[in-house]
Amino acid sequence: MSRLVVISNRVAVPSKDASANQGGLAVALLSALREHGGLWFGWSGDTVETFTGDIHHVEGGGVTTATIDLEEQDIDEYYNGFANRTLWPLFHYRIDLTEFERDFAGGYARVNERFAETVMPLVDPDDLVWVHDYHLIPLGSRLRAHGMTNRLGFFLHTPWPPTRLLTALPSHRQLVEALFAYDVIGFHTADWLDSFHHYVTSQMGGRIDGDAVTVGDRTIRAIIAPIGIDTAEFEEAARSPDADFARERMYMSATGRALMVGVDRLDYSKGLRERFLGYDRFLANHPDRRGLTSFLQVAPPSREKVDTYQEIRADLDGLSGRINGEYADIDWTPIRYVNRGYPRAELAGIYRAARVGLVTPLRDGMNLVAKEFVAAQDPDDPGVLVLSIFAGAAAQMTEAVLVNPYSAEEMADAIVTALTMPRDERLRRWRSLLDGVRREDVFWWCRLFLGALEDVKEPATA
Ligand code: ADQ
Repeated sequence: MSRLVVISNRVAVPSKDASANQGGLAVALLSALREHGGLWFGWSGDTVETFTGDIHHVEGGGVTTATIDLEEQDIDEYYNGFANRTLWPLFHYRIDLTEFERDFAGGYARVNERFAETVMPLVDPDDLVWVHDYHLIPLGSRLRAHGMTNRLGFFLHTPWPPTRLLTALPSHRQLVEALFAYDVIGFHTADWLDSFHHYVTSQMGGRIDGDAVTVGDRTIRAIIAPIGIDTAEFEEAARSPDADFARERMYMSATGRALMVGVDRLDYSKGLRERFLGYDRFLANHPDRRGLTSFLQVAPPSREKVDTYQEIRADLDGLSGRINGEYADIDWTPIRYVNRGYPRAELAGIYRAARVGLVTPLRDGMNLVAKEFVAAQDPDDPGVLVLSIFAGAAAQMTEAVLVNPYSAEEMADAIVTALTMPRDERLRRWRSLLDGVRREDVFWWCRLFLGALEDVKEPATA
């Protein structure tokens, strides 16, 4: 089996008590690398005054990590700039929040080149090289420019935007052309792949033939590979003493009320404002149910250097305060809103205590919380997943209560449906969801993508 080299913006140094603020990508890749063995390369998260290219190696648990420090300006222009102020909002259909600055594009190109130069000597000729996410789209073409002839894959964890949105990006053509340096590229869902196909055919004169996408004389494979979680590990975490303890704390604090939970990075794509407004509508429309439910929203802050993220935090502070002010009673707080992360076992206990899981992003590549919620449920008395139709996960998880998060009325109705669902129906839906989450877990995802990459006969050259 070829060794695997994973390259992504950030690297999670493996540790036993993984997780407080670990994002979905980190959680999934560590599981995958443990199975395969190999090297994970990326930015350390630290800064230096002048870029040196020095590599920090750490070994542990079958995974070697290699990281580099970047300059302050790199982080401003590449990470906080092009990645998180330009591509992230644009890829989540938020052109209103997208900032177009040439300095950002310059920093993005510079850091991708720095990654390419530094990782080249660490890669052996037979290694499979797997690049992740929107931070590193041009990395493949930089690696080819340095002479890399390995099989080279790219996976996009976010949605791929519709052509009409993408063409608002001044360098859109260059960005997409860079993808043709890879041999295999992967998306979570058919929707994202369709949008990619549309761009290639309408803007580049490309041709689609099954998985094959051809532009000029270059053909790559573009596949659907929906990411999963380490389901067995998560099911076990949900039965651990730490999970039991968290669950008890939840029950005690709820004093017999039905619990609803949401767990998300604090990000506008997660639809937190709309979720709060949906809950607000539910309370307004159902006075008889006030005081009988308790909603816990856990949302650790992320990307705090980007203004939009400070604004959304202030907005949600105000909105939760307003809803609590309007409906709270001496013995009841309608929304508990907590800005911190929890270890995975505690998180599993929180999910397990909930009668309803609210996973209602406005746009999400996949959404792993939906899968974790299902894996954590009590087999005798499972909770109900309310899932946005705009999460990639909705393509697989059709037995959830599917909802349009933009409609406060639909959200309020979905909450009632979930809260009043009879046990038989809860069991039936949950079993079917769990089957899928077990079958298509993170190892399945990894095999699917790496299988396609291993099948490549003739990797691209320059
Ligand atoms: P994210 O946008 O980070 O990932 P998601 O898939 O939901 O979104 O993963 C979040 C992860 O963070 C989950 O594993 C969750 O448990 C964890 N987490 C969230 N809040 C937490 C808290 N308070 N404490 C501890 N852990 C917490 C990106 C894309 C997604 C895609 C993933 C993987 O945006 O669409 O599903 O990558 O491809």
